[in-house]
Amino acid sequence: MGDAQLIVTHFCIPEHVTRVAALGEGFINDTFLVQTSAKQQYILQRKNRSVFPNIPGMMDNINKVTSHILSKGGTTFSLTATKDGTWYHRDPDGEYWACFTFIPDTITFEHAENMDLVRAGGQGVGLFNSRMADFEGQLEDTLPGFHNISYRFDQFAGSLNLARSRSSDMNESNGISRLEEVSSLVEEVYGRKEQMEIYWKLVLSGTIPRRVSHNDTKLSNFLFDKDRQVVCAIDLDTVMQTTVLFDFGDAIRSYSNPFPEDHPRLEEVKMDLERFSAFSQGYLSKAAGFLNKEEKTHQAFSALYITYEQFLRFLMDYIDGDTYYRTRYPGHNLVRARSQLALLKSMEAQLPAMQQVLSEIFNTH
Ligand code: GN1
Ligand code: MG
Repeated sequence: MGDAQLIVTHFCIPEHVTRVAALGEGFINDTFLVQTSAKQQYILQRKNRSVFPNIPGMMDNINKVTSHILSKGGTTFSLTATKDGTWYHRDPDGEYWACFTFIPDTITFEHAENMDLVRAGGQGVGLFNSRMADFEGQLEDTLPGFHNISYRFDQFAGSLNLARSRSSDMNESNGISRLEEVSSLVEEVYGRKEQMEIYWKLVLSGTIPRRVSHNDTKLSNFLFDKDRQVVCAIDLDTVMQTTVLFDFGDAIRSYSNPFPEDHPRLEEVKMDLERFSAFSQGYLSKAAGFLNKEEKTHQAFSALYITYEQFLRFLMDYIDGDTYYRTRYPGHNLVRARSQLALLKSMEAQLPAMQQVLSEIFNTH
């Protein structure tokens, strides 16, 4: 904490800082709440250097996006510059720190407990996408390959090869290697490879247009007000120009499942069509105006694509020995992977119904 207290002095905070305290349990960054003698509070974050290879580019992207939203009269947090005039401070250990305003009277949710919240979340993601739809600048590709499934397949093959060459990765409890333990899941990955590559090629070829996208639209990455309406998107670390369909798909992964992404009782995990419908109604109330025909055609499948990608990433991290995601218990990544696969299967069974729901909403716009 001493660290954070010292770091905060490098930023242009006009108020008197009274307290710097750790906040939440992010998977990736370390976050602190900075309280001041005035009402204005700030968030200080140590960005994860091993996850984000280009933090200066990332901060530049965040500044471009928040500035664009503010220029259109929208609400968002804004970055606080350092006394050197940069958007990040680099400490003597080489760690990168960023600071931004905290929007008062806002809350976040880990879980969408009712349909009103699901619909409001849809409006929030749709609003973010539509606010950025006329952005004409260029964002840096700060996480090359982030939602590129061909890149993920290369990574996955690399992980399998490494695991094969390791002799010591026995799971202590049952004496078999992690790789043997997950062989049926590896088959589930490869059984869908071609289908997913076809979808990615639609993005690569420009059939599905590239637009500014958030790329991590789970519920907890949006601020809500006391009336449970979305105030703005937060965690803009992954803003890049991919497709807004990934934002829709990732949100469906998070909102349509009545349970958290690591729910262990697989028979309960599902894509709930009522939730899908509520989210889509909220989303399209803001986004239907700018989506083109191809985007509408391929919208439903985006949920399968992103859920599949998340299944692959959790499985890969388990095979790698849990090096990327923070885990809370041994085998957590495997539980997450299985849970995401169960969700994917539920989506696969309901894809025509999802398409039907979207067509009906398109017809009303
Ligand atoms: C990570 O940082 P956080 O928790 O918002 C991850 C996302 C995953 C998500 C799964 C940069 O997001 O891609 O979907 O975990 N972010 C990064 O919960 O890898
Ligand atoms: Mg994040």
